[in-house]
Amino acid sequence: MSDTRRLFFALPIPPKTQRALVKWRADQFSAEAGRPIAAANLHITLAFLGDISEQKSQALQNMAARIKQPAFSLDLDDAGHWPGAGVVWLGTRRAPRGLLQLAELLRSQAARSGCYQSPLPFHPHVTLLRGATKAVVLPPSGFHWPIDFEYFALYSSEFRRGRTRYEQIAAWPLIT
Ligand code: 3AM
Repeated sequence: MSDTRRLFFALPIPPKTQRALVKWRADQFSAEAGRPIAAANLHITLAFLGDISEQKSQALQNMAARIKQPAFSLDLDDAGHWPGAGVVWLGTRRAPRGLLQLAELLRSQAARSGCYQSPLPFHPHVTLLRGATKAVVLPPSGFHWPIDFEYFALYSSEFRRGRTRYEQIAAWPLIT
């Protein structure tokens, strides 16, 4: 049995907003647009770590526990489609500095611990649909999903019986 897990740091979307987003998504996108992500799996990835050992995971959790980052809010008011990745996403036109700082810190700690980090610029987003490789009609601008983030978390990602399951392993508060 493998003793590594596929892990990532993320900001969970609060459950109430997850439920509202899923309802809104059903009105905005046709069934052919792509595969909807389950409400409980909606999140903003901060740093993807890959398949890592328990030892490395512990070291990264110890570093995460020392982060002192003020809480922040953001407005999900932007939508886009990455056809290559087959992803339809929601994002924000004004990423809060606190979010960018937190992601930068986690990504640099991950890189220093030997976790490959994509050279592409960090684009905070909530993946709404996967498998969206054809043209998609995006929601008209004017929508706003305000969210207050009060903690960030470490998740494992496991593909089992045809489904991706995310499990929260640990969480750390942002300073309020
Ligand atoms: O849902 P999003 O896009 O925020 O795309 C994967 C998902 O992010 C991303 O990690 C999150 C949890 O699976 N991911 C998966 N493989 C990746 C990789 N090799 C990756 N991000 C960067 N590099």
